[in-house]
Amino acid sequence: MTRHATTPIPGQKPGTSGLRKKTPVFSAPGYLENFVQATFDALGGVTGKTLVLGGDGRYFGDTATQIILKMAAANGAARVIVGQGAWLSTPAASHLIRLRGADGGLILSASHNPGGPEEDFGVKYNMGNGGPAPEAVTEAIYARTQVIDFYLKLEAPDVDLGALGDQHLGDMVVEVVDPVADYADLMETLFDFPALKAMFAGGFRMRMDSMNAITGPYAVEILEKRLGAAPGTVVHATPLPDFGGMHPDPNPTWAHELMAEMMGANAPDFGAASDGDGDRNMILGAGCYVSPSDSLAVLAANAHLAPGYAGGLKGVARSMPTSAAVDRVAAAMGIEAHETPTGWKFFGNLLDAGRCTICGEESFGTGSDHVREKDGLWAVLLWLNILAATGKSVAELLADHWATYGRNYYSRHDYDALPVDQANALMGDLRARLGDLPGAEVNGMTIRAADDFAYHDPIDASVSKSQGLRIIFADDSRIVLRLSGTGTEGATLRVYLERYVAGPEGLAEDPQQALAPMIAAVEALAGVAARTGRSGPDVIT
Ligand code: VG1
Ligand code: CO
Repeated sequence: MTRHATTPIPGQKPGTSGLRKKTPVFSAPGYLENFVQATFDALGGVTGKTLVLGGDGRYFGDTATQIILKMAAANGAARVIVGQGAWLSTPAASHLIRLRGADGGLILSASHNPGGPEEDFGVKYNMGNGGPAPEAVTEAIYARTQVIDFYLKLEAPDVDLGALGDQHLGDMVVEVVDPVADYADLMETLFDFPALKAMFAGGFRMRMDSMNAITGPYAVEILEKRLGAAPGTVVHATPLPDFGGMHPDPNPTWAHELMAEMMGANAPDFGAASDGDGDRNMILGAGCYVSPSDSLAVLAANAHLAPGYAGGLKGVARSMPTSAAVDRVAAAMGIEAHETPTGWKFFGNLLDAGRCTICGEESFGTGSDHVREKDGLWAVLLWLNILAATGKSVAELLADHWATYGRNYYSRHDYDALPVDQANALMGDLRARLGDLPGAEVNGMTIRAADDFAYHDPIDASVSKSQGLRIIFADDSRIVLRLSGTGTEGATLRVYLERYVAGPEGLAEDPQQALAPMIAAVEALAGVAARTGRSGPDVIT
């Protein structure tokens, strides 16, 4: 029997990046099946189509892979290309979709959320361009989950996901591929591997913390095997179903082992970490933390030093809460700078239309038009390429960048697991007052503009409303408040803070000090501490 009756399950609404739930929810009977069938249905079926499938190795990924393969076969798909062991990093999946001309792909990951039987799982659909499904598609999927009454799933033994090559599942071909090779080959086309090899051979020291997540095998292959970095350069290199208990979110709080090493005595020259599914990166130098917004700006300013970008950039794009540091680079270069809502799906149209080459988000995500996802190792390699080409340290590059463009002091304060009603009320009350704020003074600073960010896509004219509350001051300093769309517990409030200092004085302050006036303004305007009773943020990046 391949046709199984089912009933709609509430709450299957994809968020910023696919559907994410606690693993017990996702693995309950019918939950994954309903969502996958709704996805296939919303796409107009998958008959005769080729799909890519893989994930970050987290708990339930292998079981989910077998279920999805049987569903794809019952739905008439022609071929599914799967990473060996059901492994594919998000950028590698994006590349494979494009390389193989597949119709789309399913990525099994909850990204930077912890994994395990009691932690998080997720599923995301990517389109034929390799990028996350746009809102129109995720809305169609959600609509379908609300009326679904059956799903199709073949009765068949499990596929051997360890064996490379073609196997048959009914009439469908399951092609198991090396998850790393094609991606590593792509990196070789973009970066000066001989120069990087020479740098490592010359004693350059690096630490890459893969946080027991999916970048381990990719980083070992590229950094240690192809570039000759010392064995052991990559730590926590084996993807584990529960990430060995690590929270694979590459920020100073969760990648604290790496932070301690890079801030300590005899630190390596360069440090990096990535997240569960390999699309994020944190960049560090010896004694030096690079804020993601600054990383984006430095990469944009120097990308031409890497062979893949020697012809220059077509434009840049950043998510709205990301600092405007990259805008200053774009202005100096005379190229377009786009401002999109949070989430990589909004960059796809711009990349496809050739309107931007490099994109980034303040949440440790940077990438380019080589794929349609953010890409952690890509950012690491571009940084390495820039270090090799300039001979400068990370700290020198940052100082030079600020001296040239000024510094956008930046920080994000996260308040996790707030009661949903409380978070909604906080946002709702502030939203209701936005119209009265322009012209008002807070802590002696005048508010120039305040709005609820709406994005008008210049390519397909779609409009995405309510993407974050922005309060902009007379000197262009900003505070932004929005609720996370990737959490699985209560509500996460993100407060984004930015202040520009032109220099030459005042470029080397501690960001929390430099942003103190903005932090006070948030409290005065939104009463985060007063309303939540929290003494401070859970995570500061
Ligand atoms: C977060 C980040 C956002 C990122 C998204 C997916 O979303 O803020 O910039 O694109 O995660 O990243 P939110 O809605 O929680 O703020 V990942 O690495 O989870 O695919
Ligand atoms: Co991720």
